[in-house]
Amino acid sequence: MSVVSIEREGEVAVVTVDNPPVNALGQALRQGLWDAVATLDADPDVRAVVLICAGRTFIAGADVREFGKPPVEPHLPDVVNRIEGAVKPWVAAIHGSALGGGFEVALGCRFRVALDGASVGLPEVGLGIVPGASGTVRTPRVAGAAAAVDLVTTGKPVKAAKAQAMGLVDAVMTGDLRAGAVAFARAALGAPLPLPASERPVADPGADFWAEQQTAVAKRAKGEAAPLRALACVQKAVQAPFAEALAFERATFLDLRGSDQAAALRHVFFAERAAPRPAHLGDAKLLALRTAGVIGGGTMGAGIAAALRDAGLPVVLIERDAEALARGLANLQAIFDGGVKRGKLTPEQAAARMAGVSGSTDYAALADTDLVIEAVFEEIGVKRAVFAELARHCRADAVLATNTSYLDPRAIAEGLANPGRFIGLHFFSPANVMKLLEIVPTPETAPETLATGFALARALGKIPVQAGICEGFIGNRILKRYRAAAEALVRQGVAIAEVDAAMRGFGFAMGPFEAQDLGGLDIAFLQREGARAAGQEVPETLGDLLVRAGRKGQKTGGGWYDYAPGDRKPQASARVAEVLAAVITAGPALDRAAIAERLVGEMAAEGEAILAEGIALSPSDIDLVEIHGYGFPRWRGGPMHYTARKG
Ligand code: 3H9
Repeated sequence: MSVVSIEREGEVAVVTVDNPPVNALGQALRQGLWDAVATLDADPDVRAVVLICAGRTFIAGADVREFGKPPVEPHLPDVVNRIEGAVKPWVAAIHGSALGGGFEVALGCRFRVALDGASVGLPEVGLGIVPGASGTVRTPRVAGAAAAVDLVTTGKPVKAAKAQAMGLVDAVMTGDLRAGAVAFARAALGAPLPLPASERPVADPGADFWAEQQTAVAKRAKGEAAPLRALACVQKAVQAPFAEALAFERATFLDLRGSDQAAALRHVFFAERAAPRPAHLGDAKLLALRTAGVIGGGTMGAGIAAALRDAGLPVVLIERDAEALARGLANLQAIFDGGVKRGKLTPEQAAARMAGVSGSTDYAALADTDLVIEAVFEEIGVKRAVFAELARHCRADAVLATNTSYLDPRAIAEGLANPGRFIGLHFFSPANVMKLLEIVPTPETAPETLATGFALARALGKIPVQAGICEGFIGNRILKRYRAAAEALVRQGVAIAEVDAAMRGFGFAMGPFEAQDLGGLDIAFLQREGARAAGQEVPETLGDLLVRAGRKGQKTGGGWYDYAPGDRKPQASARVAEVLAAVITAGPALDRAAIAERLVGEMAAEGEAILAEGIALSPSDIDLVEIHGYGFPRWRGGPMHYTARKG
């Protein structure tokens, strides 16, 4: 079947694109559009053309899978020019998303109409590239320089109503888009046509504007190249003739397309889309997920409950006594209040979120829940006691999940009747914000329980990654190696601040020591102490020395650094130098790039071990864990991609 078909409604032709799943602009579609222009220009009965798409969305962009390969004709900029140059005016009828190349095709059309709820945008920077088919050149001519800068440097799409206010679309409609667009086309024929986008004048906002944008975009972009290159394209578009700007944009696009950053971001793009539905789940049956219970209303439990409420699931929150329950409900209320403060929720939405939570100190309230997530203290006895209660009160087919970060889920589930319904679900704090969900089946976990864990992740908008059982699963195990490697550098004389600066330079928001000061050094310390008490051989770390010296991080006024009261700025600490003096020896000097290479190399090496042991199923799963749970810079692709690409 052809990806482009043509029908006629009197004098208006309707060109329908049907290239599932998202009508991406692969070669066949570009050719189909190219040919459609010729066919319709040659048809004397046609006076206008509506371009519409089948399926869930308008054209969602270039086909990203083609990016690793040499470009094949017809090239998209030529297709867009050809549509704009058609003798008959084209009207793009947008539903779903018109993104990237899809929006560029729409910009080639003389008019754009959109269904209420549709969105348009130029998300290319998210793939490490700039628009490559006139997005940076036509957008300022349609909506002005400032709007174009915003669209192309942030990559954020805008909804139809806003797009109309910005001048990006001409009309917003509800109901039958095809009928509405055909009527719009007919009406448009009764008036003089507007200039094609390429011929419209555009005002230069002046040197100050460009200087300000340069500073603002550079600050946001951190190490990413594409946003600044996109800004340069818009500036060129505003200051140079159309053809010259188009050539500049195309050259920038082709240059970035082959870059390390673009390869990394493409890798993450596909990994993220593959993660929610891994092939090995097969067609395992999904269990119903209509209601949920959460045990424990601390930071983690409240965050999980908030995530469940955000996904629309009614939640029963269980705590051990009335006081703890009141605290748990207050934690949850504080999360929703925060949402209102940040403009993410209306006060009505926050109230509705809270109304869907019922608190209880009696496990009997869970009698009819489909899924219960335990998020109590990381202590095996406490957790086991919870599951004994759950076994007594929950339906035999309810999924029972533990949110443990370090404990062995098999030990938690020991003695549980019907262990097939048990699974580990490791959320990351704050659980209603962080995207990562490590899914940890035990050998007994039934396939439908595992599949339901992934279904839950999809419902919560999380990135699920399956992890096998070992200490720390994927993420915390790599974190441990990363921290140990960072400490090893300090032992050989590298300054603590240099290690942190190196990792920030690499693209992390924080270095390993700053991050520990923020989170508290005592958590990992207590865990090591627990292991030691249980008879395990755990070598003393530098972190142990600091905690023993009373330095647990920002909360005690100092950890790896000193902090002035009320100030979060890390200051080098004479006391730390004193505490660590005996274990530091002078080693070879390392520059920041070498420090980052060393530490990322250690992460990847641990990743290799994790793969070899079958703890992670693929390198890209490890990359997703690091990016979505531990702040690894997305544009570096994750430690496994980064290291593999470097060879
Ligand atoms: C560009 O356009 C460059 C131009 O300026 C210049 C060119 C010269 N290509 O996300 P979903 C697949 S750059 C190939 O789950 P949703 C995806 O892998 C592009 N495949 O759907 C998945 O496959 P599978 C700029 C793509 O409904 C399936 O479609 N455009 C592409 O949740 C469903 O995807 C973008 O960056 C693609 N472009 O969301 C838009 N897009 O089923 C990227 C998707 O095998 N796309 N796939 O796993 C999106 O943002 C979302 O897909 C969209 C739908 C919002 C459209």
